[in-house]
Amino acid sequence: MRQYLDLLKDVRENGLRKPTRAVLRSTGAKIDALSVFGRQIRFDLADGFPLVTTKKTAFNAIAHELIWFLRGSTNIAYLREHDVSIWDEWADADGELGPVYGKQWRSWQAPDGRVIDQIADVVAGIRAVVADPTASVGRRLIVSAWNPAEVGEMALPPCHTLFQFSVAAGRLSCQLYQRSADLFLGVPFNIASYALLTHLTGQVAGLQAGEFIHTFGDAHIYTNHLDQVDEQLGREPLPLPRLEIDPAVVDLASVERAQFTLVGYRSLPALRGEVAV
Ligand code: THF
Repeated sequence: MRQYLDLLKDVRENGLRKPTRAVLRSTGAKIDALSVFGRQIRFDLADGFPLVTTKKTAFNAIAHELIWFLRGSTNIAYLREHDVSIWDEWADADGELGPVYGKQWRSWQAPDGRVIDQIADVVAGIRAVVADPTASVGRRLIVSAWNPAEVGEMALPPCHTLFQFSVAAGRLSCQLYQRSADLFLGVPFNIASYALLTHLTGQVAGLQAGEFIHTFGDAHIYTNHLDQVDEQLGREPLPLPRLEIDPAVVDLASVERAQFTLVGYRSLPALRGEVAV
């Protein structure tokens, strides 16, 4: 996980201090961030599962959040049932977030009335490429959460905006474009979430997990996280855990939490930080 720490250090040292739209609920104060624009890190998933080890990182919350996206849900009820509170700040009184990730991934509304399941389509596309490496979809294996027609109705426009898969040498790789990245709180979640998605998608398509490539637009450290970041930058990463997936997983919409486990995760102690809303 040097890649993550190197990026954190880069932004800590080179980020330009900017005011943001975000506030801290505890004080109501607007919050600044140290920010850079345009970075990329990559992880070979054969080297281990990229869950940050330099602070305790909540894999269970990450796993449930991904299952919730994959089921197409946009209401935090599922997360609440599993004691995951990371989306609470943005939900309305009924737990709704508007047409966020789950809606766009699984039921993108086309103007002609069709409802497009981008996840089912991309899995079918990957299978087509496995069967025939020259299949036309090979360089079109894209899922977009950014729907300009619906962004205004979302509680928060998607931060992880678009991802693309690639099949090569029996391995499935994934690249994410993240338009806005909260490096201390969100990014450890985002890396692990897409690594997990790549493993699960590989499994349903009969492929090994290849690389996860994480491309950033605005990558920032909120100023209320600076002490925690400095503490983290003084820590040495530990060996990475491994992911084990039940071979019975053949479909992304029905994956359950009990069907995969992280083995051998050891981390340094938790570092708490308040999320900017
Ligand atoms: N908004 C902001 N400002 N940062 C984000 O990372 C972010 N997201 C999602 C939507 N809006 C965002 C929400 N994801 C935590 C982690 C992920 C989040 C939101 C909050 C968080 O507070 N993590 C703590 C506690 C975890 C726990 O509950 O156990 C941590 O220490 O990791 C990024 O996509």
